[in-house]
Amino acid sequence: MAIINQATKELQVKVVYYGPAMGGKTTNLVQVHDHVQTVAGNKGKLVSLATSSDRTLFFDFLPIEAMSIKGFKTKFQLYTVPGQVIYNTTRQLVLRGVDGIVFVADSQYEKMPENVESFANLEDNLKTLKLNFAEIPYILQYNKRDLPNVAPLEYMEFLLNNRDVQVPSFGSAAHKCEGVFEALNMITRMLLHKFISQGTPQHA
Ligand SMILES: Nc1nc2c(ncn2[C@@H]2O[C@H](COP(=O)(O)OP(=O)(O)OP(=O)(O)O)[C@@H](O)[C@H]2O)c(=O)[nH]1
Ligand SMILES: [Mg+2]
Repeated sequence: MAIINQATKELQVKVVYYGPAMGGKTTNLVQVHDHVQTVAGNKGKLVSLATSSDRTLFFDFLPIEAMSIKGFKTKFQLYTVPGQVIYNTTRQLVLRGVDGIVFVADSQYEKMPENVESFANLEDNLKTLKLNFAEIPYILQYNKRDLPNVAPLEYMEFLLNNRDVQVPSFGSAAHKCEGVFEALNMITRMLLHKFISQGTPQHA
């Protein structure tokens, strides 16, 4: 849940990377952590709770501080959920208080059913948490574009971005850091627009 402190002019928002198992969510956070440019000293620590085989067991967490915008110091808390189907309770926990979502889909053709299932699971979990999807800024990241067996972007748009209001989408190769910051910058802009530009703080 966004925290806006008018007195100290601070905004804190929570962004969750969601998507099917092995899609590249943790890789996004690792790349952001490795390449984020911050004022010396305020680079957050990446906290990962992974199994020995590198699958996310609980979540990853990375706090980053953005520059001041409109006089507000902005802090982003980036989280990933575990994509494996069995960890749904954990996904619900991580989603609590979410402000923005980066949905990381796996572009490989054979992963399309998992992408669609994960997106439906996201909608279900938001409903369970009584959160209104229509009010939560989100974007789509079509990851693993470097692989040979990827589905065309148009097809992925048809599967995942086929609603009344289309959201921004990006192709990416997260392990090479391609498309990672494009996606993060976009969700950041959308959140700043929602919470600062419009001047309608949701939670004081
Ligand atoms: N070829 C390729 N491999 C990638 C890309 N992004 C991530 N990977 C690899 O895919 C595997 C899974 O990536 P993770 O970031 O752990 O996936 P995840 O979505 O966090 O998976 P869970 O934690 O199980 O939900 C790792 O071996 C990554 O190095 C990409 O763009 N291209
Ligand atoms: Mg992970």
